[in-house]
Amino acid sequence: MTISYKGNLRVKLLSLLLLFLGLNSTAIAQVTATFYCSSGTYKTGSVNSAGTKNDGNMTTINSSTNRGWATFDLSSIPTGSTVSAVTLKFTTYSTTLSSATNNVYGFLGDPVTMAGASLYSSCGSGTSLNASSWSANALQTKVLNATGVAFVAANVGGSINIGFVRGSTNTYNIYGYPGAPADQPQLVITYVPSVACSATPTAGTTTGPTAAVCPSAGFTLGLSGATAASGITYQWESSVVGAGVWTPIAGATASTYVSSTATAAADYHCVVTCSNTGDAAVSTTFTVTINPFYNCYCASSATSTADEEILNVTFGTLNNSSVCGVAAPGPGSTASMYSNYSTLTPTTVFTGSAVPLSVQIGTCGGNYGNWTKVFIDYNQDGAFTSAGEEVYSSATYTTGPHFETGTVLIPTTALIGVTRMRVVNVETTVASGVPACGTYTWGETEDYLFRYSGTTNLCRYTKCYNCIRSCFDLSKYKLHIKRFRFFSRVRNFLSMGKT
Ligand SMILES: [Ca+2]
Ligand SMILES: [Ca+2]
Repeated sequence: MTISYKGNLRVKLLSLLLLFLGLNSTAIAQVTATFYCSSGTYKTGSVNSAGTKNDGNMTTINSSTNRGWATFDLSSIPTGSTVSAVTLKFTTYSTTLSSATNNVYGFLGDPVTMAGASLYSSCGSGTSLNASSWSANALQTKVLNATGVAFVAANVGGSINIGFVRGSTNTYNIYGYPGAPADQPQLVITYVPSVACSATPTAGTTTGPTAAVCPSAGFTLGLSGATAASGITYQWESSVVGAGVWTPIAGATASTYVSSTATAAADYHCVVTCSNTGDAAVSTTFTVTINPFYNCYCASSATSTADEEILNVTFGTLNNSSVCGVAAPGPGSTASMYSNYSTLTPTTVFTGSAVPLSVQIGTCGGNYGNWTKVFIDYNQDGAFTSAGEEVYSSATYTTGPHFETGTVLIPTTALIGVTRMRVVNVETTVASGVPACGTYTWGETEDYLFRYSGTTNLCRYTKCYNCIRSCFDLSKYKLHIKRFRFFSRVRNFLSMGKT
């Protein structure tokens, strides 16, 4: 019985294995991999027309007589692999806008040993891979043309250089090594390897976002150092953080995994299988962490440091003053344009309470008509767009420094917990000129966090009977019960009086 059972089990397992191999033998073995400009002596840099090389420094591509380069090691791609697409990514730095057409070129050789004059020439000749304008202070994603794809395909298994050449009227600089990895030039190459796998593959290291991901934003996971060969299949899996209980992600069978949302922190890895042998390996575990919604709001900022400035915001126990030209402590702050005070300890505000509001408007320049609005994300959906979330708006515009004052009634439906308040003052004479998101020319945006508490202090007041359930906290139990009884008697007395 036992032997027979084992025999049947073997047959079943073999059938399953054959089914598994059969299904996966038709899977696409296409690989998408990111190649970073390798660090090291003269792997990236700039060179001027006189032939002077700047090792590792691409930020000096600031004139028409400077060109940059980045070297990419493509030795991990088997020679003869079919390359279908290549995208070049790099980051620019500039304070000057320009619509000039810039160019990237492909060339071979070792910049370490190339003479400066030859390197300068090569950066701007060779094979043109992409000609386009570049945005200021942004990640550039440039798809290589067919000639560029062919250039990369012809040189996989080796090393290539990309030359960066600015347009004639352009003043862009380009960040390269030794900047952060995100700023380093990158080549994203999609290809089908030419060599068939024949043994247990290397799954490699899982790569992903280096910072916490906002819930509405997506993220991409990839593999670094994984075996590149035909016959390789991929299955991404996820687990509750630290649990080690893995579940395959439906449809996640490419070498990269792209998720359009990020609702909860999770662990991820990829099962890499050589379908020719059935051997599999698992990549390292990568944990994707989630940025709380209250750190993920739309941007709001002035584009000029001049004129209107929010000098003080007083709201409940919050009393925060600021001055012209000094940046707030929170991420993204720019002096006199956007001030992020979300790093301050959130002030507690009670639902159902009426909170006095005061906003002091000053100026860092001239005096013009301006308008103030305050927004609070009551329903904690990471936006200020829901009904009632514009909690204050000026009655009309005011010219020059003044105080805006009012009272904000926190709805009892406001969700308990931390959420964001945004104060926006804009040089405008109309209410519609003060948006919760986006840029405007003069004025300032200030952001704060608040903690909405349901264990309300309304018990101090006559509405205690509405919140008696939340008043049953051990330390205040007796006091609240006495108050409840008192107000109940008053209410009963009034009710009796009416009958
Ligand atoms: Ca301010
Ligand atoms: Ca909202």
